[in-house]
Amino acid sequence: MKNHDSVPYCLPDISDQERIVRAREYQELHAKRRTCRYFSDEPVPREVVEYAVQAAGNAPNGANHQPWHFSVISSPDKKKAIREAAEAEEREFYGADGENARASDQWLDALSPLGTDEDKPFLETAPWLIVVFAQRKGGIEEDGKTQNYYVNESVGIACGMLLSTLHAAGVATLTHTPSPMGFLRDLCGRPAEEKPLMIIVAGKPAPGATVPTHALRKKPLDMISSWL
Ligand code: IYR
Repeated sequence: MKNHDSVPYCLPDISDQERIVRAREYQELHAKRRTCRYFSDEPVPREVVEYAVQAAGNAPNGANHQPWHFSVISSPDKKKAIREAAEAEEREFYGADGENARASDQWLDALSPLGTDEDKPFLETAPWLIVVFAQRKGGIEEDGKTQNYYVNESVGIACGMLLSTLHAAGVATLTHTPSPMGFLRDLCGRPAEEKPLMIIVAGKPAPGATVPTHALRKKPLDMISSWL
């Protein structure tokens, strides 16, 4: 390594047996994660979301520029505005107004086991919407000019850590990606160099909430990995 300022780094000195136990427990926790599309309007404490966003802020990222911004929304008026704008895009996507769908038949076929459509009531029902922005420029000082690197990769990992923290806290989530989503920049008052990436909907599942059976089909370890 070239000369650079540094501080010591260490992790708790646990046994390998304990490492296996912790990894298995974390795996078992995540084996129960599902995308939820039916939310209760019951509140979830703001601190839970604050901790989840802070966890996301520790994601590995390009040159430690931390190229993300999270607009955390609980205002009913803002949620309503986001729902209306998102549903307008989704009606075009699904061809709900009798026009040709923007999505291909192949894409609509792929979605059919999930049962999704242009109605997005959860955008108003759920207590929290976290709108995730990727900063194409800005650097660690957020000067709006400095080039950022591996932006999509960095923000994607941060979203994963946010989702994982919320799941561990017993909060249901949904990643929603209306397309195009430029309207989110205006509604959240974010600058032009930021690209909206997704809305993370967070809250408690509605009583009687279901998930599509299709969502239970997870590829096994030997299909998703090869060990060389
Ligand atoms: N944005 C649309 C469509 C959609 C696309 C994919 I790929 C999904 O996994 C789920 C939905 C919608 O939210 O309905």
